[in-house]
Amino acid sequence: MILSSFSYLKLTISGSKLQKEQKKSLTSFIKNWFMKSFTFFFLFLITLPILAQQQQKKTNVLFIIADDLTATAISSYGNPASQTPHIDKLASEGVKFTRTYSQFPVCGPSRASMMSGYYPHATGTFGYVSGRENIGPDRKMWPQLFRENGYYTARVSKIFHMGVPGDIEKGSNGTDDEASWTERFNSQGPEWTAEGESELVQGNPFGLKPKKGGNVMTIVKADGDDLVHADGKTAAKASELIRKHKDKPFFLAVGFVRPHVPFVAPKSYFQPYPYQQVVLPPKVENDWDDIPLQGINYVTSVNGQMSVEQEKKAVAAYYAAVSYLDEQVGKVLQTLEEEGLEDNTIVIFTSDHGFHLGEHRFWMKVSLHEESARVPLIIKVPGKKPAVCHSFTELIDLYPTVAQLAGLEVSEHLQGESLVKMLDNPNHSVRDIAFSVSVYRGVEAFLLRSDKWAYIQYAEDAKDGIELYDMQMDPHQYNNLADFPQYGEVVKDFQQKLKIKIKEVRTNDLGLKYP
Ligand SMILES: [Ca+2]
Repeated sequence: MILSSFSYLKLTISGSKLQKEQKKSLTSFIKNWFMKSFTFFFLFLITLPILAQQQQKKTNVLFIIADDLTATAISSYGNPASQTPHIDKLASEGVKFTRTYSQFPVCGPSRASMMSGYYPHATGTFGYVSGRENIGPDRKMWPQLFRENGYYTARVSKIFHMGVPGDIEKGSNGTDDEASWTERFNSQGPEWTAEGESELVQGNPFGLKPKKGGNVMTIVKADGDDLVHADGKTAAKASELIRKHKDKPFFLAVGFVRPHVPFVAPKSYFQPYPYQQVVLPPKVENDWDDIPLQGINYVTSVNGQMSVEQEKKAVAAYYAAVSYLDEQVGKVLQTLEEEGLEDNTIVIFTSDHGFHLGEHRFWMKVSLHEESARVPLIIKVPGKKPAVCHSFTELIDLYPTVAQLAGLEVSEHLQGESLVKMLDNPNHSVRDIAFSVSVYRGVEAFLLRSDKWAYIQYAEDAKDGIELYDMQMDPHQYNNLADFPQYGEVVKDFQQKLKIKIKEVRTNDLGLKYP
């Protein structure tokens, strides 16, 4: 019994010792576990925002494109008559490119080239199509690359070709590329049928004809507010999408249709531009005498039977349409700012091609002269300093540039050049010459634009004529030097350069037998 109690005691003693030791080891285990867990938890806590930030750091893309907007109608591009405060603000915050050229100064082929990354002569895309037909199902359009890399991609209104005003009146897709978009939205608008004070200033010599639709200069000083028209709706939808998708990476393409004809805007936008005060480009005597027939644009003051008053009204209405567009651009950029996305979003602003506003008595596009072929281009990248870049750039460069900025790999066959180095150093250059083409009355035209020269050739064998302008001495292109013997060598040199360029463009992975 004693023994047993001793034993019990001993057992108890040793049991308590054991318990103590167990307790000690348990305490140290808990301590250890707690310390480890705490360290882990602490590390987790401090890493969390970094991880979240990294997730969030995937850069968004806001691509804004106007339709038929010439650089000469933007205040910050040197036109004191026009009022474009929102585009000007963006230009002051980003890199403003002063010598960017459209690949084809007509909506359809310009956009097909820009979105696919191939020149028109590589794909044979010269019409009102998306360009998908000619690159096949396996090559990726610019937004499609982002879509396939985890981005939400959306189109609001006209990015690939849409007929203006036709497709806008109907609210239809135009010749879109469906594979590019997660979602797409059209902005229907009344266009030339909008209520208000209207006037047709082309093909209306006696002023007796009413307004009409189609590709003509109809002006409407419209009743109602911004939201009556397609571009107002586009800005509202774009703002809605920015708010809705701000937490995940997005590629938002916002396509405005002004200042494309018809020149329709709420009437308040016309107030700053009384047509009587418009100063038209000088009418130089015999201006057309040294321009080959192919170089006389398809719409002129002559075939449009436009009086000086109608010319002034057309310019004033174009500026009003530009100011309306500018206001809509401002709304989208303001949403980006309000949502705190400015530090995480690349913003691009451009146009598909330029527009003649009476220079040489030419109107509209197609022409390869400066006002029609050159476009505005602003690229604002978070963290990069504002700058002005005078190096030659082309719309085809946007695809590889923006993909590189977002860290996405592009096909080695893309024909544009990345402009990323220029965003850090505006003196950097990726090409000495910009290249653009056009087709009019079945004849192809080619532009080579160098620092000193603008060389325009009609037909691949030049049978329909050549224009050569000294852009330093004659920036408005009044004196065609091509036929002067002393410029024979310059012409010969450009002919050779053009041959090489066309061959280079046609040498690609598409396997097209063109022409
Ligand atoms: Ca256009």
